[in-house]
This record gives sequence, structure tokens and C-alpha cells, in this order.
Amino acid sequence: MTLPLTFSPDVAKARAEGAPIVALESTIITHGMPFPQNVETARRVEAEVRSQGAVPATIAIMDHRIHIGLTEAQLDSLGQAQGVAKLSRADLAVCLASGGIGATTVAATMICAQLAGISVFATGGIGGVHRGAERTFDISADLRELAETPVTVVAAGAKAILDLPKTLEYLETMGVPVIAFGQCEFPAFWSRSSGLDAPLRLDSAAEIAAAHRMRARLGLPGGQLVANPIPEQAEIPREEIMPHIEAALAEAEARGIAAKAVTPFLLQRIFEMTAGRSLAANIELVLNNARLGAAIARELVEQG
Ligand code: PSU
Ligand code: MN
Repeated sequence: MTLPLTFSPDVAKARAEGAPIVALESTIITHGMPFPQNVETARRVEAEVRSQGAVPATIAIMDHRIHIGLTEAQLDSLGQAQGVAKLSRADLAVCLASGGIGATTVAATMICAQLAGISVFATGGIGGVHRGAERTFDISADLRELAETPVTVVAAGAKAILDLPKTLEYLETMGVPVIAFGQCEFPAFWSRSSGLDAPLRLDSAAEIAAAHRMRARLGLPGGQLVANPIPEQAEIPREEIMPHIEAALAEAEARGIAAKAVTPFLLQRIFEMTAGRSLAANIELVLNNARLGAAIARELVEQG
């Protein structure tokens, strides 16, 4: 049985040449940002990966196939499509078997990247343990995936819409290395600071690549979470974003928003409440993560 993988011409060429490749997710396009900024950002992120000497592979599900790398036209139609399924580990096979259109979350993108032989994946933020998880049991499948699938994920930490201490505890329990890049503190997506120390710190792409390779050598399953702080000039300080986060959370609770709808709802409300500033910051941090992801992918190729 062959895998249902379709590579874009660019990605197929990169694979044949052993060139560095960076996987990119598609839920950020369909559920994380409004149109047209979603498509514009996806293009800019791909361009950023290319400018750093790697090949981008945006991943999505269409026509019973896992597409590794999208054409301009596919990216465009995905960014405007209505009712695209948000796919995590649980939904991937059903979507593929039924032929629907699906966007991959961090968890599903990791699975697809691994099937395609791609070791590095850059995104915005990961899912985590939600506040009130002791009542709702809402813990993102992204966390378990990090414990299981050997892909290094570059994200800007996790959003303060989540319970960050519980998210870090859960990752520790699952044996996931959480590596802050260039600072000791775990970054909180829009803000460089969370008030929490990250368990690990590395200061170069070379060290991150070496750690990735060492995990494989030791036979340890799972990946690494690289928490890359948003660039200073783009950050929204914690004091400023927190009231909006609290208001959005209260609204989600009052309206009974649950399950997969929680994260997209909160992102959209915070976007509205900050008059688009959260989106501008989000775009900058994704670009920043694409740069670091490309550097790690290059190092992995060089270190062989
Ligand atoms: N955080 C963001 N933007 C996003 C997401 C998270 O800032 O688009 C998406 C990612 O695809 C992530 C998913 O994997 O939300 C997590 O969803 P959930 O919390 O339902 O597991
Ligand atoms: Mn959830």
C-alpha cells in the first residue's frame, strides 16, 4: 500500500536533491486568520523560508490525498473555501477516506511531515492545556503529538488564552523537550514574556538540530518544541493583551463555545478587540518562526 502523498513540484525536487524543507500548517490559514491576510501571510511565510535557503511545504488534505506543498492556486482556494474541516490526529484518516477538504493543525501537520520525511515544521502557536481543563478536559492533541512524532516544531510559545503552567507540566510529563530560543523565559505568543521559565534554552539553530539528531540516535520517540519569542518591535506586552484575553475567555464561556471551536473563536475575538493589532503581531511571529525553521532545516542537512 503506498501512502496517499502528493508532492508539489518544488518539494519533489527538494526531496530528490536532499535540500532542506520546512513544513507549514494550513489550519492557521483556514481557522487562524481572516481572508485575505491569511493567504497573504501564507505566501510571505513561504517566501521567507525560500529566502533563508530552504523549501516550504504547506500541508493540506484534498481529493483523498495529503498534499505536501501547495500550488499558488491551491493556496488561494484554501484561503477562501468555506467549511474546511480542522484536522487533528483523530480526523485525518476520515477526511482522507471521504475525500473532503481539510486543514491540518499542528498535530496533523506533524504526522504528515513525518510521513513525507520532513523533520522541521514552523508555525505560529501550538494548542495546549486550556484554562479550566480540570472541568472541560480540553487539552490539545498537539501536545501528545509532540510526545510521539519526531518533528521539531518552531512556535512562538503558547497563547495566554491557555493555562501555560499546566501546558508546561503536561509537556514535561509526556517527555517533550521545551526549548526557549535565545532567552530563559517561555514566550507567550503575542508577548515575549510569560512569567514562566522554559525548562530548556538553546541559542543557535545548530544546537537545536544537534539535539534533534541526538533524540533520534537515542531512539526516543517524539519531537521538540522550540519556543521562539516574537520580535521585540512586534510584541504586544503582557499587561496590554491580558485584559482582552480575559474578556474573550469570559465570552466563550458565556456562549458555551466548546471543543474545536474554542481556539478559532478566541483568536477572532481578540483580533476584533485589539483592532487588528493581534493579527499584525501574529503575522510577524510566524515569519520569525519560518526564518528559524529554515535555519534548523539547513543545519540538519549540513550535519547529515
Ligand atoms: N494557535 C494560533 N493559531 C492557530 C492555532 C493555534 O495562534 O491557527 C491552530 C493550530 O493549528 C493548532 C490548533 O494546532 O489551532 C490547536 O487547536 P486545538 O486547541 O483545538 O487543539
Ligand atoms: Mn481542544
